[in-house]
Amino acid sequence: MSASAWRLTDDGPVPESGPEQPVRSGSTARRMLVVAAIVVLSLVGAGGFAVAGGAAALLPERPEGCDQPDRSVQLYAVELPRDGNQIRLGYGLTPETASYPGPTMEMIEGECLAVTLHNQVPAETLEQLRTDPTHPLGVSLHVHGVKYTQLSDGTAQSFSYVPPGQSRTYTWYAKKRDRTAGTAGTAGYWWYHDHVVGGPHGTKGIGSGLFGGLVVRRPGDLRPDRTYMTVFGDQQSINLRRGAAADTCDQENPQPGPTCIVAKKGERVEFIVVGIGNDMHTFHIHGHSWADTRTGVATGTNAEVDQIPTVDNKTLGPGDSFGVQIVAGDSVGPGHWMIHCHMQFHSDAGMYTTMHVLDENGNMPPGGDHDHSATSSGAASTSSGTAPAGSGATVHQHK
Ligand SMILES: [Cu+2]
Repeated sequence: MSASAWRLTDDGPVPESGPEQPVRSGSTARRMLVVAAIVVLSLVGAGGFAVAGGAAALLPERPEGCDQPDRSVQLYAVELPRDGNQIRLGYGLTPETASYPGPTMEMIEGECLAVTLHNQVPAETLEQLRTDPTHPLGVSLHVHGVKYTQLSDGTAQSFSYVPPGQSRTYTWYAKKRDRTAGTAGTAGYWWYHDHVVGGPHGTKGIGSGLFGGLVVRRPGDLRPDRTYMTVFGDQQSINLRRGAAADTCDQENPQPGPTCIVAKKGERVEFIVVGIGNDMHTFHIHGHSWADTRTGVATGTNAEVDQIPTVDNKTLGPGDSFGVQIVAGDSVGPGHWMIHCHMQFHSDAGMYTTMHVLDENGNMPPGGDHDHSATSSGAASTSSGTAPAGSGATVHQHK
């Protein structure tokens, strides 16, 4: 099955000569008025800031408690090879290593991080994704869970986005818990994403791949050996892929990445689980369970731990994020452990991937060989005409 069969969304760029054209032409004058009004408002807004001595004079650049960033990171937004007709974008610590999901960011509570985003996505690509011609072209960085000011909000409404070819620094503050003030800390599992591509909510940016994970740890937290991100999204996708495309592990030499979840027995594996799009999902992993706490780990006496549910399936709505820590193969051994959405029609349509647990030496024991071959039944469902595009998932056989 070709990669193009895995196209995940049907709402590609609208051709200029599409059926909506007459309606659009009829409203050209009104649209120009709207454009003019926005240009004027933008100029007034910019002028207002300039008169007051620049935006920084009006709005704080950094959250309270962050005097200077402790660390800085360079992040690049680039266009990646298309998936069929589907535009794909990614964040990367270098332009060459951009991916979807983007790189996992890690912070320690109390830390302040400066992330400079470089927009290398061609303007023409952003224009194709734009759903409203009055919306500005750009990409942004909007983060969940940690503290930031309006200037780091990553929205068009706050002018905190990055036009093509430009850069902007966003400041994130992983505030500590304050028992005296009674405020929660920011330690937890979060995510960051675009909020500008296509429209005011970044729907096209997220749908094209501009998202990544953020872990905020407390100093005493258990450190994982490996961290993976599984983003559950629309059209039964995990990390915007489904079925065999979600798991491309090389059987001989598996390399960890967005489409290859692999660990040795005994390694502590962490999952950052995020929901995007419009659907509800559940995150379920075979053979492993975790404590439903901030870190996925429960400590204390039996009586204390009994207050905490042990789960192997957790509901995930759009925008939700949580973390899971497990010890790979703990008491269950090596093998191909399935990860999937437990909404049955989602998993049946290909919303699954696999955690490949190798033995302590890094080998899959005899009998654990793994067959990715497509079957004719998978191909048949694609051409049935009743299933959504790309739902003919190849069957993931385990011998
Ligand atoms: Cu689902």
